[in-house]
Amino acid sequence: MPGGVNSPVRAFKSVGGQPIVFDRVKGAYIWDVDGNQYIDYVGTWGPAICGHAHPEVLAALHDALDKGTSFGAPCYLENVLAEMVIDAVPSVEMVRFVNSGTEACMAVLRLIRAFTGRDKIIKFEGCYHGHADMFLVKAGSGVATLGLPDSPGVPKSTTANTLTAPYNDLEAVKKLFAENPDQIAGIILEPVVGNAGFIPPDAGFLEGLRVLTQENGALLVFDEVMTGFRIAYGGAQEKFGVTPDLTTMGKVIGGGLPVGAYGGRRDIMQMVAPAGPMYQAGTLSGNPLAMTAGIKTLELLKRPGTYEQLDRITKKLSDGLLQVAQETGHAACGGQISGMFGFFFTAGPVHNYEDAKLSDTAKFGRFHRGMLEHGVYLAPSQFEAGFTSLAHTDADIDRTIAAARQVMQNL
Ligand code: KE4
Repeated sequence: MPGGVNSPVRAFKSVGGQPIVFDRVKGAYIWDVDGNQYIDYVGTWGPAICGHAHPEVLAALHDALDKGTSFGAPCYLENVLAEMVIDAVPSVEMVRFVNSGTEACMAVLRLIRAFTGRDKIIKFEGCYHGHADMFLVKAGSGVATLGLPDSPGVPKSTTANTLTAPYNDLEAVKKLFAENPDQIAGIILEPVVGNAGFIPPDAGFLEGLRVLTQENGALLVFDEVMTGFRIAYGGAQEKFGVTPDLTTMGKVIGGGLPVGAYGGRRDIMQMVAPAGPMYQAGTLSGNPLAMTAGIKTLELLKRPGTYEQLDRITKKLSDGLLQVAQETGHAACGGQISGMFGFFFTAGPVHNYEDAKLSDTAKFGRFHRGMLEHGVYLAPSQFEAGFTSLAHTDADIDRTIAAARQVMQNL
């Protein structure tokens, strides 16, 4: 397998050393094939928000298995999960399930172009919307991690319609609209960035984009593949009170199985085949096994106190890491929102990808390796976010902060 992995960020290229091969996960923990246990802050990049291998999710999957894994035809469960997503996410009146966040973002891009009849889109530097060609322009996540100039194999003609602006920069967006009148189908963004490290929106940024898109006849798309059901049960759009026209989702709504989704205003979603002419399809879309994992996961997240607990435990972690950095003389900044956090080895503040690139990635690599040796598994890249779960305990957080203190003293 190229690089020994099936997704580049796992290869430890930017933190050094060999990727670790794992054997099993449970709750807040992950074990490698040699039996070493780690406190896991990757959480399979978001889906494990209730804790890995949650007993109620596994029990539901065991029951579902006896009825088969994929029908390739309508099943009752996809209607159940669709209604849960519609009830939860403010912008979603109709939804279509696919099998990954990449697929969801590809489809939503085709949809906004079909609906507006316009070809250009705006994305932000450092944001990542999956690996489809038109998004591999100044992308975050693994592209940033590997310092790639984006990717060979992507025709210039494909990305010619992808305009970019710095995150949190409304003036730059206004300028793009002025330079491309009536040509921009929409803006797609991570409402809280997790793929350039953790970068929250500045006050007024999301609201400003909402106004600018309406003023210019363009659509606003929140890519909530990472933030959906993590920042709040209704996602970042609920947390910040800004409702986009369309939303992409993934990760959490699959509960650890492959699920992506896109949804939004009924008048737009009605364009999706077979209701309308915009084509998108998938063999395993809406399969009963993945729907089961998603339904049970959302049921668990709906229980009272979920997001207060995630916020409390993650704030304790984030504050603790920054406190330790200060005590040991390392410039660092960062923060958290609900169960998503991040920090940079730079004084900051970090408002965009350019700021993030000022951080000391070599130091981050040494820190990552040191934390591994203390049994803590952090995302193997400075340009990723960290994730907690309902299974992480105060003791886990205390152990993590103690480990960070020891590692940072010797960085
Ligand atoms: P997937 O195709 O990987 O399911 O989703 C793509 C995607 C789209 N939008 C956002 C905001 C995302 O964060 C992602 C995927 N996130 C990365 C983690 N940074 C997945 C991990 C990986 O690529 O291995």
